[in-house]
Amino acid sequence: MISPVDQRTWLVSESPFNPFKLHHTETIFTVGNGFMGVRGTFEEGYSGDLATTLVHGIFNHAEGDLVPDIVNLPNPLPVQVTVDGELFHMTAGRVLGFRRTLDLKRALLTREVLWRTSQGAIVKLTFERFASLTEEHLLVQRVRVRALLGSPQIEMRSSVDAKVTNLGVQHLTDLHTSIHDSEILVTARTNQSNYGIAVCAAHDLSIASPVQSDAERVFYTFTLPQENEVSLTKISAIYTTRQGDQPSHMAQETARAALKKGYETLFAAHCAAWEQYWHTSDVLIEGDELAQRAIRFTTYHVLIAAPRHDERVSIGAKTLSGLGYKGHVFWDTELFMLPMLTVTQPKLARNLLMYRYHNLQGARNKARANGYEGAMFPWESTDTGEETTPQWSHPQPDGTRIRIWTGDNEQHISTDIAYAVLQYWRWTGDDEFFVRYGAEIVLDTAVFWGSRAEYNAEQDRYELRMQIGPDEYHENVNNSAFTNSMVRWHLQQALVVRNWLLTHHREAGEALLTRLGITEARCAKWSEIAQKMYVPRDPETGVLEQFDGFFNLERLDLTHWQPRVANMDWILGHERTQRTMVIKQADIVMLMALLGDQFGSTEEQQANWDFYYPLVDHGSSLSPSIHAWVAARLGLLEDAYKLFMYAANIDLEDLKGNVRDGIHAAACGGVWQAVAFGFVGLGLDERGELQVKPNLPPHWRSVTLRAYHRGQIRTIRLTAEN
Ligand code: IFM
Repeated sequence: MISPVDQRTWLVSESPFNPFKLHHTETIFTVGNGFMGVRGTFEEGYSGDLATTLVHGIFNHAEGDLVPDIVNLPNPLPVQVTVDGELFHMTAGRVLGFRRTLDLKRALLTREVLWRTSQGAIVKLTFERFASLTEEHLLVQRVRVRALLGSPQIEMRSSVDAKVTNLGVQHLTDLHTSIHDSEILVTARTNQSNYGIAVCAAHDLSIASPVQSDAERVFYTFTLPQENEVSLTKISAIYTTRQGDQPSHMAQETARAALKKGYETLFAAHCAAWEQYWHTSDVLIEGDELAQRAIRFTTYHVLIAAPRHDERVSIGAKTLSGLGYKGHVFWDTELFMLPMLTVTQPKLARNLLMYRYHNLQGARNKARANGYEGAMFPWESTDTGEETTPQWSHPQPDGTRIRIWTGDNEQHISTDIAYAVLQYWRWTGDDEFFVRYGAEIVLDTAVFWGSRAEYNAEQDRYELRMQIGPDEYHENVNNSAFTNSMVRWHLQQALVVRNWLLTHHREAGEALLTRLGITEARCAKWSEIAQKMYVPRDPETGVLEQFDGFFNLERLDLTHWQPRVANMDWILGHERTQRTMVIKQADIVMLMALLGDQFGSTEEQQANWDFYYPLVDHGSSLSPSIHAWVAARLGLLEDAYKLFMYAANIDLEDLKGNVRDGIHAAACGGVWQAVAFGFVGLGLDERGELQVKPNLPPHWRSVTLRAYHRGQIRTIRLTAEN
């Protein structure tokens, strides 16, 4: 028996239907399984809806567009129901009741509608869908119609909509629809990258009624006696040439086999797989239903986006839930989403790190193109591993375009990836991964920094000029304290890794060091750079200067700029913002989060928090969760809780007004970190042993979470008394 609290905290519901939130709810009700993501668009279709079906790794660079886009695939959802000749639509007839529910535990989206036709018949329609976690090519739908009043004539039509674009940009060509009995097959090709795509939808109606079809649809027509229910199962299989040469064949075979198994069997297997996910990834919070539901929601969205069986793809900043950032992969994956997976689903974390390993060539190409050595990872990347950050913005209202510098100068991503590799290795003890793949990432990015650091002979120190730290409001700055500190840390770690390899895996280690050109001389240089790396800092207070000259910028009192939703750079303008101390997101605070006590003494941490916290705009959704984590560690529980709840509700409540573009995946991963690393204080000590330093919000009765540590699953349960 499920308790009411349990019920509520596993369910995200919408009731009544709100047409003005169509795009927001499409995003939050996305279903997925690590292969595909399908937005919560309604089966019958609405004007202006953003039906989007995405799979990892299918990108295309359309003519005239600046950079490649993740491709919106043919939409498998459409099912239209006609009752006594009247097409079911929530803007026609009369909606007597509506409830849409995402069941997070079972990853099932259900919509129930009581609908009266203009002629007076009343039916109950139930729409269910899930992206199978056990058979990742399958989207499974069921549409049930029950006659409540009258015995209407029903028609159920189903199609796969091939006329899809990415907000008007056409990526597909050679579109072809064919129908055999109750099976619809749509095939297409991306017009530049030449990926083949196939979607095959197979159908089964619960009553004996002959299937009919036209060029694009299959349909069933029958009379439904009062109090009777009919159910149409639609199973769509999606394949691309990333899986094999014959996607049509694979899609047909898979859809047919699945139809034979039937909805209930597929659903039971799907639920069992989700139970395993939740067994390790669920965080149980007693005493705070809102927080409990929110963290399940954010965890769900990271889990549905994480590739299970493919190590050549990664998660974009908006997951597979929307077209924002064109599906591109940023540091969001390694520093925000990945830690939760490293600790609770290490196999998924490994897949994501392997994406970076397989794309080392792209990073090496970028380093060479910029005159450096080693591997310099792209700020934004797609299927090829090449840099895909656009250089210019879309035209502003006045027609001008803004130069985007992140692809050139937001170089800290190379260190962020190395950090994630080392974190994975420390938590898992996966030496096999590290020796074969991880070490190469850490070392070749260190080679890059060794060639990138600039020696200032006058000051006898190393510097990094023209950087963008996490705070993107200030571009092309010199000596970003975040970047310089992380590079220093990275080079120190690289030296440790080299020694570890030579001690524990001499043969493989020597081969790798030779291949990467890591000589004694290079190591001596790394050591010198690490020692002499300049990090701007006020010696009296211990406060780091975010970059050279930051302390001289204009200080605005952001408390006067409330209530406000718009970002400060939008209000002040790009140029003006750069002249102020207003910062977009956690920057020095991000450094505090990543380095923990290595950042400095408790007094220094507090001084840095006191200085930077009032300056942050949270203009990026990446910011609040990191602040929550650090605030919790510093024992600032009121701020920590406020920031945590803000991060946890960014998508559920559309707090930034842009959820239509997709889930803020980094915020989702950050929420887990705020709880695990912040409130629970979970971490590893110097010897790599688990440690817990709790700082729970006072009203939380308990928190329970699970963590894999060196292959063993551990349960951490804290109660208010701890
Ligand atoms: O990676 C982030 C960046 O830190 C802030 N702007 C948005 C990017 C994608 O989420």
